[in-house]
Amino acid sequence: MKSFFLTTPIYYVNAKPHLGHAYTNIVADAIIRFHKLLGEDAFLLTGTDEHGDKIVQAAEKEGVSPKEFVDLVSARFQELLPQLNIDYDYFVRTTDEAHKNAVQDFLQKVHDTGDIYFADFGGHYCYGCERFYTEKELENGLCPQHRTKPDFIHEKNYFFRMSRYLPWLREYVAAHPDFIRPERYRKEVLAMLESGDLEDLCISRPKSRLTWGIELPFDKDYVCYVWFDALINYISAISWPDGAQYARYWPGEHLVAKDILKPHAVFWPTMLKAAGLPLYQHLNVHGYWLSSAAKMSKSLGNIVEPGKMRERFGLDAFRYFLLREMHFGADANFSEDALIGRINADLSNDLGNLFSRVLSMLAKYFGSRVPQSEQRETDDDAIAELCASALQNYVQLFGRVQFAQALESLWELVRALNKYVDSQAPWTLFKQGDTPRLAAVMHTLLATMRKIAVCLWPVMPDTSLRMLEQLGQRTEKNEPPVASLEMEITSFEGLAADTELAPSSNLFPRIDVKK
Ligand code: ME8
Repeated sequence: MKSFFLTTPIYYVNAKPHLGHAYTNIVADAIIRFHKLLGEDAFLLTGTDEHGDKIVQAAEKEGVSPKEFVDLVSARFQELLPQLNIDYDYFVRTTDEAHKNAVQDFLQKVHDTGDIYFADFGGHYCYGCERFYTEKELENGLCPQHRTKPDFIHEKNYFFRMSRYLPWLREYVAAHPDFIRPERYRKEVLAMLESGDLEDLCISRPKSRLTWGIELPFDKDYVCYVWFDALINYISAISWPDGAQYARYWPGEHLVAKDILKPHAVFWPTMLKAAGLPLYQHLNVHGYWLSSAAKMSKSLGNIVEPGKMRERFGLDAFRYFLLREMHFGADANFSEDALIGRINADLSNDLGNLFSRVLSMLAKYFGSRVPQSEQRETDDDAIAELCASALQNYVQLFGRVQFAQALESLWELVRALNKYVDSQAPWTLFKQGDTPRLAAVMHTLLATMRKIAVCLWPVMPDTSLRMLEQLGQRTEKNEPPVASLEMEITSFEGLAADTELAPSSNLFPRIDVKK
């Protein structure tokens, strides 16, 4: 069985999870389920990033030890996962012993090859970013992210000889068009690599300044820089170097937002190369969710809480909205009006209405039992063809992380089915007593609806299974509803005659907007 490995970023535990974190996790879950639907052995990794100055400061503010603090906040991130129906396989924490050991092994390996050296260093250090800035990178002497004046720190530190691998990386990114996707981020990385601004990476912090980190295996007076530590989670969690999971799942792919493009597109591949490990397959980069046109942040007070959205609108409607509304790679604005608009138009009017009208017609005309049918006409063949091409597009677009376009392609089919109901007018066929034709129309509708329900499993897992149950199909919670999505494209098999279906359906009640 083909294996597939996907990771989310490991989140900082200095604040509560919000919509942005929920989005990355929901996209990751949708991708994992999609690969399961393709019949693959898919593994999803997520977790928390728990070392560094920021954590120490946040813990001090709360009056607890760093360890107590990270245990508390990491648990909040973990609790959110089942609430969002995220089917993850492992939750990694950078304070795990296994992770610490892997980081030390990795450091030792790179040290042994001569790619880590010790040097005197003076630089502008921003505590917010937990990194040094060069003179050139500062804007009017201030950190470009935090708008604060960095401290000038002079000390001896360890450096990773990243510059040695930059020309190779530039060639690699140029030669592999979908290594970093979408294209705009690949271009950004190429520009970074061509700018000449990248230098060796400072990978240590003296313990005199920071103790909350992983000790360097070759110098007990230093701890590892938080990014060098964090990135290694992607392999420590699958028990690199000797574990069976590492052998099975690496190399995998990563999912991140554009804020952490550079560590993933520059630091991580050069680290892997220096350690002699295979590179990841894809870096999938999404944009920001904005709220009132600004990036969500605690200080701006424009945080959208995923738990609240789920309670008010239902989890699957929320998941659908996030995947449908954001064009992967670009920023998107979150608004309740837009969410309600999608629920009413796409989910209630188009999809919900299709299920509701077809199931109630089947109840009325055939006592909710699938009739025998042999008589197919051109209109039915046209729907079967449209279904095959819509599914094919869906699979291709989903595989290229173009979720909005994939869903749009599926909705063309949903809308076509509603039109087909109108044009075939089953109520007239019923009145005319044309049972063979009526049976054929119902067959075409039900077969296509079944396929739509299957396709929606990655996006709306519970609703997909509910739709399939309404169509009399056997399902198992958290199991893909079919063994192979590709088979669904190539065959147009109807529902078995005499299957008993639900007499009615009300998947997405309309939301009334009070003006
Ligand atoms: O950067 N829109 O952790 P982090 C979309 N620990 N996604 C958003 C978002 C928004 N407004 N806000 C946050 C770190 N995210 C490091 C990562 S990985 C080895 C170490 C999501 O807690 C998005 O996935 O700041 C983004 O990349 C991530 O949260 C940053 O999480």
